Amino acid sequence: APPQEDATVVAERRMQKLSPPPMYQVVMLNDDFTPMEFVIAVLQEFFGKNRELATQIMLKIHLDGRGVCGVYTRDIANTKVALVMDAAAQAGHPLQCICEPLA
Ligand code: NFA
Repeated sequence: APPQEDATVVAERRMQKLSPPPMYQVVMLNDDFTPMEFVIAVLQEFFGKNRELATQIMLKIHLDGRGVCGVYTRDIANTKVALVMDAAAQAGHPLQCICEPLA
């Protein structure tokens, strides 16, 4: 058994009833200028999608105006948004990515 795992520790863990953290979805918005291949690459690099799923999500965004790239805790979601916006700006593309509380 791990150290500290005595009856008190076990009881406290049972009593805590930790609620799961609030979740946030990272949403990507369509625009008329960002190349489809760039969006696919971003979805693979920053959101861990394979090429097939990345292509499906990109096309969904292209057709519907927006699409969910992933769902994360607040800090991770904000970091993903910053990384995507920075990569887009560096490449000279107007791609926009936002963070929204889930439900
Ligand atoms: N609409 C863009 C194009 O036709 C592609 C795109 C998809 C851009 C998803 C942003 C998000 N080149």
